[in-house]
Amino acid sequence: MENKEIARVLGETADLMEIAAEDGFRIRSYRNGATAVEGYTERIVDILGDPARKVTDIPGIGKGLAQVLREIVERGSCERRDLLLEKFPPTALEFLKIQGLGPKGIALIFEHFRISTIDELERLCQEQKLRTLPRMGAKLEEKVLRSIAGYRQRSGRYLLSYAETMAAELIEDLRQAPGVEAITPAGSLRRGRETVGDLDLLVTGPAATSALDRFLANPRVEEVLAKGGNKASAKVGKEGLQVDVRALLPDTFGAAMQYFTGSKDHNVAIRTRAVKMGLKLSEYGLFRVEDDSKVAGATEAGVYEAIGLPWIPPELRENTGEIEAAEEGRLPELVELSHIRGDLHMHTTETDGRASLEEMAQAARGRGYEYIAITDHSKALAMANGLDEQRAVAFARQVREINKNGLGIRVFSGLECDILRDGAMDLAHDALAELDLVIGSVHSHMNMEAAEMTDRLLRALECPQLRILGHPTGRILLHRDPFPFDFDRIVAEAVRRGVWLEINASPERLDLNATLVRTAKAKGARFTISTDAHHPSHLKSMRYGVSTARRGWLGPADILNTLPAAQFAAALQTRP
Ligand code: DGT
Ligand code: CA
Ligand code: CA
Ligand code: ZN
Repeated sequence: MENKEIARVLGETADLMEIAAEDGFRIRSYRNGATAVEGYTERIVDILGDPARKVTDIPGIGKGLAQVLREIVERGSCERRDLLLEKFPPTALEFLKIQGLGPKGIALIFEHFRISTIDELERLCQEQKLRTLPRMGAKLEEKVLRSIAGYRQRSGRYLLSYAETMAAELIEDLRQAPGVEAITPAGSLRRGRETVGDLDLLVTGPAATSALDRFLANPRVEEVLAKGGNKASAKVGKEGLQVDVRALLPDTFGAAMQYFTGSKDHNVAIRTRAVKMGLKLSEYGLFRVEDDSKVAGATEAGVYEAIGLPWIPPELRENTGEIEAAEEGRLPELVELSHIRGDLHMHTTETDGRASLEEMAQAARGRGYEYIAITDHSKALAMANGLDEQRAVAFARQVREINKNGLGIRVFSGLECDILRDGAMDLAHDALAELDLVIGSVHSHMNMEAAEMTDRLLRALECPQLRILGHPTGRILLHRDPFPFDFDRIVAEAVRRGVWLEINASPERLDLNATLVRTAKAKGARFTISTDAHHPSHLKSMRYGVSTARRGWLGPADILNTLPAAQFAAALQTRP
């Protein structure tokens, strides 16, 4: 069991305790425990298994929680969680995923209506019964209905990072199968989509089918769904991610890659194009209709070439203009991970990060970066011990000193400054002016009407020190929808004022998303890709930000942190 899964169970238990209106102090201890476990660099399982070690040495883990951790590792749950799951319908945890209710609202609903399913909750809203409860009204009913729709759409999907990690683990194992040459992920994972429905792995080699049995024997497999001559499907991991493994002959590998990478819409358009040329495309190859002779199939590039197109990067294959662009020779040059020369959003132990400036700098240097910006929180985030003016100014001075001696990487002093409810910046402008780089982010009051949120962001953009709008839509993938605002207007204003838009690369955010990136680029926006790292290990999330940028058709020139350090520093000094 990985730390992340343990943390999830702890967090769920805290949620259930909140529905049950249990003691706030105890709930907090579970939440803190979850954060501590999730962020811990070693596996909790290993520490528990080592008689010479104690989990209580981890800050945030007391005696009580140590026992709970042991239970969770042994059987995936703990007594407190079990008791609460008896008290409430087993769907209580699902209800928590419906935005707008919160644990208190859910408790109230359970108390007044004998409901246990999302369908029943939906009916309550449709029949306008929710509004009969205290502090609930028509607006909430509408919001809950919207969240239920969103919930249905995203349930059964997984974060890109989760799918990618699982794929890497399975591929590592399948490599050991005899007669296997290559294993490649296809489908939405290869296209870099922000969430993945199921994993599609393609295997080739002289005895590729030997990979099928090996896959089904993997200890991660929870349930075998199907096994045929050249395909096996199973549910994998505690979360039940479906994985389809296909064994292919080398001479059909390219056609299969093309077919199973999708997207479906891209493939439909490609097949139609082939038909017009008297060709027939399937997962087995590209064939001439008149005599069934094979034209291409061993490589993907060969398939595209035979229908008169250059190879199209998987991230673009959504049938949103990429085929026309390919035909006219105007496919964009896309940004690559190797173009990125710095990371511009990260936290340290000054606020809610878990490593020091020096440790973050060292990790960034290890990735070959030329520069970083340290951007801790501002004082509105009191729980994170955010910086006030005095600390911000002192930090700017400290960074100037650090750069004199040098850490082998240029450090920019930054701040992730809260955009307050009314759009004002959390810190005074003269303090912000001391810093090299100010990111403005919304972390509170996200339930505003679109018009009000637009005004709030417009006011924030007026701050002359603001350089980057951080995670602009506030979404948390699979958990929280983007907050609504007039995107076009904010982009236009950001462009006018020379404010860059962040592509937050944290796999839970990926904010802006690819579609908005493309819209914003068309309006002249410029971007930064940053990880929002709270730990050195988070710096590697950069690649998800890069996938998102590529899906948004961005090239290196659109992204400020592809610039060499000196040019980037110059760009910081320049405003329109
Ligand atoms: P996902 O799994 O929902 O994140 O999205 P994909 O794109 O990975 O979709 P998936 O796993 O259903 O199918 C993999 C690829 O197979 C898909 O992108 C396109 C290709 N494909 C082409 N035609 C069809 C078809 O008729 N049915 C299915 N299921 N896949 C098709
Ligand atoms: Ca898939
Ligand atoms: Ca599939
Ligand atoms: Zn933030």
